[in-house]
Amino acid sequence: MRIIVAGGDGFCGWPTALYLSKQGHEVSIVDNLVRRKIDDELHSNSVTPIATLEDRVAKWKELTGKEIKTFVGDLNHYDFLAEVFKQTEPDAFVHFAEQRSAPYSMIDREHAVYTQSNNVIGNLNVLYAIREFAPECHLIKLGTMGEYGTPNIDIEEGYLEIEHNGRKDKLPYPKQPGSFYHLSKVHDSHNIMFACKIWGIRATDLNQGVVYGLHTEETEMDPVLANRLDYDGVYGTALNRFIIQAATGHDLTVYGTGGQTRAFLNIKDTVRCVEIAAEHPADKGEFRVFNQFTEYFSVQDLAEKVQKVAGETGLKTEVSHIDNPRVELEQHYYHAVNTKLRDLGLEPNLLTDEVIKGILTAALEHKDRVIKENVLPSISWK
Ligand code: NAD
Ligand code: USQ
Repeated sequence: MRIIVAGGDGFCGWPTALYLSKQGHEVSIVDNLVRRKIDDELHSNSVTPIATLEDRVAKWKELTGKEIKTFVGDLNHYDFLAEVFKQTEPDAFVHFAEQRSAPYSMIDREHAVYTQSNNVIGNLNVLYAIREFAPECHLIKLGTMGEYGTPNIDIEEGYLEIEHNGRKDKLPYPKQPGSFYHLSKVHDSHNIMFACKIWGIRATDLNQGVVYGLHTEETEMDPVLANRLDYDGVYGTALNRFIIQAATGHDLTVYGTGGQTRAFLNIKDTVRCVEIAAEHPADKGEFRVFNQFTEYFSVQDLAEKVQKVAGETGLKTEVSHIDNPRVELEQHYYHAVNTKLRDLGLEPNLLTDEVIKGILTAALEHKDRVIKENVLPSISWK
């Protein structure tokens, strides 16, 4: 297949591009490299040193003989996007290319506006480009489990059957997102669903949980292929952050009581889920939703797991409960369905002590790169 990976320079996109290329697909990366610029804005960095996109794809070609084309540009520039579609004639468009940090979207008005315009308009441009240049192309869009929030009932995969005043219907599952970033994903989902209905576009919304880990078989082939690993209070996510905190002797930063429960998956499963979606395209006009995660945990559970493994490695680690900078429930019901990807063949890489140890080893190797002032959260929802 000819596959575009938009956001292919990022944490999820880079390993996905490599994996799909290895499977024999013709992969093109589209990325405006804004994530690297945001590191500069935040005076932060990836724990792992990351090569330029140019060097990354050159190394991949040298090691495997496989070419990954790159298009450096912005999804918000329609002329650029149109040219990419004309040159690549994609069978699938994997869309990772959004501003993905909830705290970043909550910094102030400018960052909220940037997040929503970057994400919502970029995605709308992709929908128009598919309609205009590649109407058979399957849109594989990264959504988030956070679109659903934490309702007091089971979370279904995209749709909910309800009976109201004696009548029944299957309707989009209610959305209660917890940040302007998470809201951008809800707006995207609505736009995609509508485009499927009116233009017959085929789309899969992958409502992904929090991703942990950094390595895949491909990124481990050479240091130039290394994936980024975020740790700061803005882009670092729960489990990876705790592991890096343990590596640097920082207390583990559980926000509030730590009963917040979220869905998680290993980066190795992210790449496989995208492949599964690509191999089984949605029907014409179908807006399909998969919940993309393998397990769920409370943040307190995760902190304790990391503390235990770090302890076995000789690192003494404290779990500290700090004031929660977010507005969210800290104790709640959580049960989410995730059978669709499993039914199509996903074999999960579950969170074991070994997996935590593996991430810890990578973090220890580069711990001197961690800028300590960036670790505590600095952005408040209130
Ligand atoms: P990331 O920030 O590491 O990567 C996103 C990439 O997209 C970056 O390389 C950035 O430069 C690029 N980009 C952003 N806006 C763009 C634009 N307008 N035009 C072109 N390129 C643009 O993020 P990630 O962690 O790899 O996340 C990828 C996707 O997966 C996001 O949509 C995110 O919402 C979703 N997701 C991520 C996680 C997670 O835990 N990391 C969990 C669930 C869902
Ligand atoms: N948390 C802590 N301590 C920390 C960091 C986070 O207790 O040091 C808590 C947060 O309060 C929250 C939970 O952990 O309750 C998850 O926070 P997170 O920063 O790991 O993840 P989140 O902000 O939800 O965003 C991440 C990605 C985003 C993706 C989302 C998937 O950045 O792109 O959409 O995970 S989900 O959570 O399913 O919505």
